Amino acid sequence: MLTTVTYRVPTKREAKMLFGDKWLDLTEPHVMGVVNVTPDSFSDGGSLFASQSLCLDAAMVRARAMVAEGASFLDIGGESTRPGADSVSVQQELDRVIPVIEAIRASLDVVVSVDTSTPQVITAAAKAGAGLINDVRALGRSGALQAAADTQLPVCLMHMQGDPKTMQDNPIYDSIVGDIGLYFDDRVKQCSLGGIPVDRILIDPGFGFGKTLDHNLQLLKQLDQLVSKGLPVLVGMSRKSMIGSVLDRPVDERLYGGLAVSVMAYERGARIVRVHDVGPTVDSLRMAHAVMMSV
Ligand code: 7PM
Repeated sequence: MLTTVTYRVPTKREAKMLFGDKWLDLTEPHVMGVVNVTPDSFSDGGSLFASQSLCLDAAMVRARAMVAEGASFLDIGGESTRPGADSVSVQQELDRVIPVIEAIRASLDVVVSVDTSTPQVITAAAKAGAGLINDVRALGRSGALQAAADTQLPVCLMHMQGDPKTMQDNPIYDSIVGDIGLYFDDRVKQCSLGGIPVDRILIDPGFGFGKTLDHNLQLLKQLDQLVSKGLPVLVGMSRKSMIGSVLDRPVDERLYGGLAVSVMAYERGARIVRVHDVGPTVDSLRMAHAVMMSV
């Protein structure tokens, strides 16, 4: 297929955005560090946990390091969205996530993002000082949209086809970018009707969530088409199987592939990149940004 890619030079028109009490300039690239607090999280092997119970100190060691390496956001998630993962109770999710948010807020200068689909967690996280609601279900769960609207925080709506249990069984699209664009048109309309104005919405195509390898590659190649909707775009490809499949590398050997796709997403106009390896990604994006801003 013949496609034309538009590289997006940031313009000053792309305004600053308020995340809780912190303004960020989205003409520059930002890195979001992943702080998983799920015992079964695939990329940290559950190392943040001692016998299934949250080890707050370990999470904070990781959080501090990511901020020192230049993360603008830390994404805190207590529900594994791994394909086939079991669901957790609301109380379990609250117990995992809220203490980490409070501890980060007490000691670090960073925007806390909460990776959740649960209305009660959205509400409690905002109270604990979160600055962004990141929902892989795009506020589709009952009560989530209302809870998010009430916080007045920005929201990141992620696209997923199906649900985590079954999403990788033969996902099908007419046109991957086209279908996802239409999905966001609808979600943004629902958000506006529900009290979340468009200037508080970020979108994320959801790499790996109900997509084949070819879907993921095409989506990245044509990401500029999603960017042209005018909403800030966040992407998460770090350590995912799209890198593992192309390179034939296990999860702990996907950094270089991840840096390549992070830079490609930034060139196409993505402004927030969600990763596990903050320092290397910050350097890659600072370098790419210097090139893009040169005259
Ligand atoms: C197991 C499998 C654990 C997959 C965690 C994951 C995204 C996200 C995740 C994303 C946004 C991961 C995923 N991915 N939120 N949360 N975008 N906005 O690889 O791509 O971290 S969970």
